[in-house]
Amino acid sequence: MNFQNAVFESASGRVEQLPPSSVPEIVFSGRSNVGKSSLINKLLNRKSLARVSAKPGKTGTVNFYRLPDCRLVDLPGYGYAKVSASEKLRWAELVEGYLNAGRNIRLVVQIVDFRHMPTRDDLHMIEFLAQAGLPFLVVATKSDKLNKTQRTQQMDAYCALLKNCRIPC
Ligand SMILES: Nc1nc2c(ncn2[C@@H]2O[C@H](COP(=O)(O)OP(=O)(O)OP(=O)(O)O)[C@@H](O)[C@H]2O)c(=O)[nH]1
Ligand SMILES: [Mg+2]
Repeated sequence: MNFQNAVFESASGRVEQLPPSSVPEIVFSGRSNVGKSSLINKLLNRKSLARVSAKPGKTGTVNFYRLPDCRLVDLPGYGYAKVSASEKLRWAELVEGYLNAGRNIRLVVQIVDFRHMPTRDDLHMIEFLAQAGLPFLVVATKSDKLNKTQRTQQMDAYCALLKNCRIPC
């Protein structure tokens, strides 16, 4: 797949604003601040196409990055305590609306912070993806903040936890 020449296409704050599902989509999901936008930039070899911030809650819309044959989709992060209840509700409606819209979703990259075990919200999302029959991968970020022993321990702990979700380790 050609990952060159990606452009920012659009940002949707409501389900009605989603662009038509015209090409395959690869989706990046995870807790706020886990590194979704950073991973998109890394994959596209771009410094700041997707906006990255040290402060959580940066991406509050579903953001679409267009490539010649597909889109990369940056979902708003969940689990940030300081977001208002109404924003959390908007996020849930938006993300569920997007994922349930029968779009051409080829892969959901579900990102977790490898320094910690998955949060309750992470596990809800993983269960949702499994039950919805959406193809997904669990990808860990921030492993560079762990030493080798800690990384091995976390890998064992993750595999033990996620084996019930039918995820190959
Ligand atoms: N050390 C380290 N830092 C990372 C990694 N991935 C992301 N970060 C940092 O984590 C912070 C948040 O990254 P973002 O990419 O903005 O996270 P996000 O998931 O898009 O956040 P929201 O848009 O708020 O949902 C930034 O300071 C990044 O530089 C990683 O693998 N290792
Ligand atoms: Mg982001």
